Parts: sequence; structure tokens; C-alpha cells
Amino acid sequence: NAIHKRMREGLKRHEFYLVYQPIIDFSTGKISKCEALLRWQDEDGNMISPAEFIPVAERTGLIHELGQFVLEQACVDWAVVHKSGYPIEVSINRSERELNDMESAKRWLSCISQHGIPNTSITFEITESLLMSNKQRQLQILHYLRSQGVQLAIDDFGTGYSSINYLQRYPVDYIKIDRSFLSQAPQNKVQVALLDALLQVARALDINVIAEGVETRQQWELLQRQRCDFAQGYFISEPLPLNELLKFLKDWQ
Ligand code: G
Ligand code: G
Ligand code: NA
Repeated sequence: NAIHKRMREGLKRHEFYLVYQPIIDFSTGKISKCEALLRWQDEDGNMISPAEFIPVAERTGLIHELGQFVLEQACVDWAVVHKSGYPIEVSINRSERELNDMESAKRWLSCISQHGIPNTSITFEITESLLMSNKQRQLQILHYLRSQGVQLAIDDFGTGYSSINYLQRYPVDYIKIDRSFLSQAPQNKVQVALLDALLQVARALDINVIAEGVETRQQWELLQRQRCDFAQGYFISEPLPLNELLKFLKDWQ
């Protein structure tokens, strides 16, 4: 597979890097964490979207190397963020396939501690399909990670089926509401009602809600009125390389 080969070589040639998108805490008005997002600029200078290469990496198994790179780099960068005086957290995406064995999970924890990052500063984002698949091994690993202080977020919440039911059964600290939920709010009253219902369920289950894809002041104000916990999106900031993130954090204070 051509893209797989280019990815494998690209990893060696340092063509992959991370950007960080700030997440704001409505209760304090401060940036409380950032999501690490993987980027790939290939040797010809083309940007290739994770939506394109992550599924290939999952199929071929290269996701393990990629995921290790992402965690390692995020920890290196977060040590800098903490040393610069920002005690914020970082949220890291994990694919279902990466949660296959306890050995990987243990390797992640030792990587985190080697870089002097508290486990409580790390959130792993997993997609809701994993919750619904009811895979015992993965669930065991999620429980283990959480018992060690790592936080868990369900990504793209609302894009699958009957998700709300599953929330009761699984160890979850955050749900990230998919941006399609906000796309026509506040004009679309059905969207507003759905958002409100989700927020109420989350509150009842003591789960924090992060709204994704917040692009306008109107969306921002709606979320604030509805007492959503966190927001992420272009209205706050696009994903930024580390040096720009540090400037952003300084200006935000
Ligand atoms: O950043 P962007 O919107 O292009 O990301 C597209 C998708 O790729 C998102 O769903 C995001 O969760 C996923 N993604 C981004 N970075 C990573 C990563 O480091 N690991 C995994 N597994 N998925 C990622
Ligand atoms: O699936 P996940 O939530 O990980 O995807 C995050 C992706 O969404 C990233 O690729 C990021 O670049 C993109 N993104 C972040 N903020 C916004 C936004 O406000 N609007 C849109 N359309 N995309 C966004
Ligand atoms: Na994500």
C-alpha cells in the first residue's frame, strides 16, 4: 500500500508533528487543556489529513508507532508548557486498535511519568464506537488507565447510536459533543433542544461536556447560557504549533 509506505518513511523523516487546540473552561474563562492533533506534511510539502491517514494506519498496524510518537511528543511539549508556568492538561487521541493490550497502556504510563507529567494532566480521547462495541479487554484497559489518574473523553459524541445508554456503564470523565450538533445553532431550535437534553443527561451522570467546533459568538453565548462546561473551536483558536500556543496562553491570561 503506497500511502502506508510513505507514512512509514515519513515517520523516520520526521514529517509528522503535533498542533494543539486550546479548550476553554466556561466556569473560569481560562484555557484548561488542549487537544493534541497529528499533522503530516509529506516530502513534497503536501498536507495530508488525519482523516485520510489514520484509518490506513489503523488497518496496517502503523497506528502503534504513530500513537507512541504522538504520546511521546505531547509529553515532551507538555513538560515545556508546565515549565513555562501553565498548569494545564493535554488531551490525546487513541484509536480503538491502540487499546488492545495492557502492555501498551503500561508503556504509556511510564512514558508520561518519565517526562514528569502527572497522570491527571492527561486525557485520552476515544470514539464512542468503542464504548458500544463492548469489548471487555479494551474496557479493562480503560478502567486501569483511569484508576491511575488518567482522564477519559468520548470523542465525536452523538454521531453514533444510542450513546446515552452506554454512558452509565463506562468510565468516562468527558463527552465531546460533535460539531455537527452545533452547526446550525442557535437558529435551529431542534439542535438547541438536543444540545440542552445532552447537557442535562451529562450533568445527571456527573460527566463534563466539551462542545467541539465552536465557530461563532452566537454558538459561544448559547453554550454559556446552557451552562456547557468546556468549548473548543475556531472561535477560540485553531490548532497551534507549540511556540504559537505558548504565545496564545500568555495573551489569554
Ligand atoms: O485535526 P483534524 O480535524 O484534521 O483531525 C481529524 C481526525 O483525526 C479527528 O477525528 C481526530 O480525532 C483524528 N486525529 C487527530 N490526531 C490524531 C491522533 O494523534 N491519533 C488518532 N488516533 N487520531 C487523531
Ligand atoms: O474528531 P476530532 O474532534 O478529534 O476532530 C478535531 C478536528 O476538528 C481537527 O482536525 C480540527 O482541526 C477540527 N476543528 C477544530 N475546531 C474546529 C471548528 O471550529 N470548526 C471546524 N469545522 N473544524 C474544527
Ligand atoms: Na479527538
